[in-house]
Amino acid sequence: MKKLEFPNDFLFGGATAANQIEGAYDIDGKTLSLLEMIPFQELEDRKNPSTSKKITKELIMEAIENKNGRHYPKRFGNDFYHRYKEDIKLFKEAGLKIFRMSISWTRIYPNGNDAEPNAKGLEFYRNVFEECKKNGLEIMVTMNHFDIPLWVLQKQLSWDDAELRDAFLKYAKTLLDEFNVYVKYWLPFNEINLFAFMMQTMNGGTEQGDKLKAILNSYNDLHKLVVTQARVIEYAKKYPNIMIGNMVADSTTYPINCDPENVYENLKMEQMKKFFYHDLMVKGEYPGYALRMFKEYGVKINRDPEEDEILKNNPVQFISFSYYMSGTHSKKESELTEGNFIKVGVNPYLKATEWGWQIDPIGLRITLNQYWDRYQIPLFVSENGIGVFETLNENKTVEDDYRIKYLADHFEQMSEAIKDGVKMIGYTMWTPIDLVSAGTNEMSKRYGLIFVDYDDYHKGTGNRFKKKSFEWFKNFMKTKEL
Ligand code: P53
Repeated sequence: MKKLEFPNDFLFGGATAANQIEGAYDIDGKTLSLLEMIPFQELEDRKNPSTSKKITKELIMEAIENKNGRHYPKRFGNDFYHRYKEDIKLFKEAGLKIFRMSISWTRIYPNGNDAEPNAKGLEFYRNVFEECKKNGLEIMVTMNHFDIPLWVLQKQLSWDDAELRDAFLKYAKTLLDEFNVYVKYWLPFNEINLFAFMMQTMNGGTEQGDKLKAILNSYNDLHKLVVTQARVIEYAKKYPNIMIGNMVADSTTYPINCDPENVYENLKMEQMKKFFYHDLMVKGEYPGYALRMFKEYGVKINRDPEEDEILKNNPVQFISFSYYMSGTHSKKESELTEGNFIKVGVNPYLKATEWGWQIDPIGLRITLNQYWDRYQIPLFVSENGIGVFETLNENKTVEDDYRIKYLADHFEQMSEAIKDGVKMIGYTMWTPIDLVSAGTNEMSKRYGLIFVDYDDYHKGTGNRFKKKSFEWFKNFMKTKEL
């Protein structure tokens, strides 16, 4: 038995995203958004996620008409829209102190330019928040978790277009005005680093297969996203009770050996793949190493002095990041993990999940220390968890000892980091309840403490069942003992 140390007010909880849980894609005035237009792909096809394809007019028409009767998993999620009361009750029972969720933009402003927000959309989230309050849960809201509205795709807008930025700001202000009394923690954009790249993909930037070029082109979108986020922070100053943080998909890598050349290569990779984003949003200015890289590779960013001013004056109030895995700095195809969507260098000291994500709890301690040393502002792990193929056994549960181990090992390292002096506000695991995966659009990749009886085609009762990890988590919340 080992007792872990966490501050008394530490927020342990669980994270989700609207497009992966809600379903009800065409109910109460909601219009379609990007992820609900991506069809399910059979296993052999998933190495080429459809999220890496250009969103053409033809694809959009196909998704709207759906003449071929294809299955679009994110239109159905796990049916949280209708079952939220039951789910929130279970979250409380599991001992969650905070629930991270996102709001679907197209429920609030179905057409983007609507004169008034959609009352039914606001009502749904108010009901969810009331339910959280009743069950003693704090709330963290992601304003945009990858769900780009259909009208943005139809007009082929990018974040370089003021029309998109203004529409988002109107939406963000509505959320803050309506919900500041319920929600203390806000994240304007989920995994802002991946999101910028996703916009390049949608606009066809990766179609030519030149990934480097697409990455280089995505820095302009990133700049506009970061400035938009800073404007949200500026507006939110009228609500001193709330806090706004960033959310970056972590990319912790190690040098493949101690050859100084490799150590330096790894430093460069970590600078551009992780620190750059936090430097920009915490310090409010472009770091020298990035400006040098931009110059060397001819990256053009459409910056104006007013934007730089806004960035400088509106840093994030806390850092949040998702942490699932680590890798090495290797870029050679033969040395990369099998994993789909995100590939990193293979580390022979680590085991990987069935999706090739390398499990590394100590990497979390390292990362927390690095961020605290560099930024000295509170840290929040907004996602961390393990996706596995699972089925219910005859006792209607899942014996997910691997998940218990994954969580326990990461909690232990987090507690060590806190003892190292790192200031952490909280942690939301991905995820308290099974949902549709982001990268591969399937129910089969299950992360939950709670099993949901839907398969990849949304066939099943949708009923909820507690896994073994549910009971373990509940007990850990009470005792903090491993
Ligand atoms: P899925 C890639 C790498 C790291 C985090 O991912 C990622 C992704 C995108 O797949 O996304 C976050 O469901 C994201 C969540 C997502 C979760 O990681 O592909 O914020 O929406 O579900 C896990 O296994």
